[in-house]
Amino acid sequence: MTALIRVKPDAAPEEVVEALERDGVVIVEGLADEATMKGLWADLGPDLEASDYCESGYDGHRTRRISSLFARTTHLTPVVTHPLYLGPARTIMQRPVPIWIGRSRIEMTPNIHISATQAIQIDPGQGKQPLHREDTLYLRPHPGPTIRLQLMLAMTDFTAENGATLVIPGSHHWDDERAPRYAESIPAEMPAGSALLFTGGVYHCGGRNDSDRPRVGLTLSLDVANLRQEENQYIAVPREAVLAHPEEVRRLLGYDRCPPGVGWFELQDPHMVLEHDDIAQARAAADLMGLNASRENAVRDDTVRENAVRENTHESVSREGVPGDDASREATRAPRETVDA
Ligand SMILES: O=C(O)CCC(=O)C(=O)O
Ligand SMILES: [Fe+2]
Repeated sequence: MTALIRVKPDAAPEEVVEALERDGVVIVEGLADEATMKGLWADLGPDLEASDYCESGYDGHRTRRISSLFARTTHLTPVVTHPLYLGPARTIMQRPVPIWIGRSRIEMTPNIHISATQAIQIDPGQGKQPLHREDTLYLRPHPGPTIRLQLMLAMTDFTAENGATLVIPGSHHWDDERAPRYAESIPAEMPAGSALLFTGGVYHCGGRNDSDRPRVGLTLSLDVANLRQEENQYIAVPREAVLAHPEEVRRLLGYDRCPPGVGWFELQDPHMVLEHDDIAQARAAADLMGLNASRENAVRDDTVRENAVRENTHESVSREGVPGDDASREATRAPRETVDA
C-alpha cells in the first residue's frame, strides 16, 4: 500500500504538485504555526464545543461541525494562502483553456475560490464515515480535471485510533465504476498543525474514534471559480467580516471574477462593492465609470487581467496596472470589429 508523502513547510511547491498529481494526497508538516493554531483554537474551540451533534448519519451522530469559518476567525489567512496550498491549487486548477472569440484564438485561465469551510470534531464512539469523493457534489465524471483541492488541518493530533481522515491514494485516477473499500484506505496520521491536502477525486472519509478524546480537524476547499461555491460564502460571511480579511482572501471568498467573466457586478470586478460603503454607492460608481458596458467588455478586461496574473505568477493585479495596449485586449476586441455577416 502506498505510504503518504510528507513534505516540510519549506518544500518546493512543485514537490507538492507532483505528489498530488500522482497520489492525489500529500501531508504538509507544520503548515500552521503556533500563533495561528492558538488563534484558531481561541476563535473556534468554544463554538465547536457548544455545537450540537450532527443530525445525519453521514455527518456523524457523535460528530460536531461548525461552518462559516471566515465569519468566525481572521486566523485562516496564513492557512488558505500558504504557498504549499494556494500555490499548488493554482498550478493544478488554473489551467489555460483555448477558446475562440470570433476569429481570435485565445486562452482563458479560470480563477479558484474558497468553496466550503468546516471545523469537525469527531468524538469518542463515532464510527467511520462512508468513503466518498469531494467533487461528487458537482457530479463530475472520473477520471477528469481536478476541480477541488481540499485541506484538512489537524487541530489535535490525528491518529489511526482517534479517527484520522482515511484516504485512498491514487483513487482520483479511478473511473466511476470502481467502488472504494475501507481495506484500501490509510489513516492520515499527523500531529496538530500539519495538514492533509487531497484532490476532489480522492476517496476519503472521517475515521472511527476508538480513543477517549475528541479528534478535531479544520477543513476548507479551493475550487475552480466557475463552479458555484459549496457553502454560500456571500451569506455565511457578512460584509463586516469579509472586510476584516486582506484583499487576497476577500477575492478568494468570491469577490472576484473568474475569466472569461463569471461573477461580475454591474459588469465590473465585484471587489468594487467592498471598496464602497454599500451596493448603491458601488452601483453609482460603476455608472460614473461610464459603464453601460457590453458583455464583451467584461470578457476583454478579464482576459487582460488574467494574462497579467499569469505573467505575475499569481499575484493580484489591479486593473489599472494592466497596460491598455495589451495584445490580448486587441485580440478580444475582434468580435466587435469583425463583421462576419
Ligand atoms: O473529518 C474527516 O476526517 C473527514 C470528513 C469528510 O470528509 C466530510 O465530511 O466530507
Ligand atoms: Fe469529505
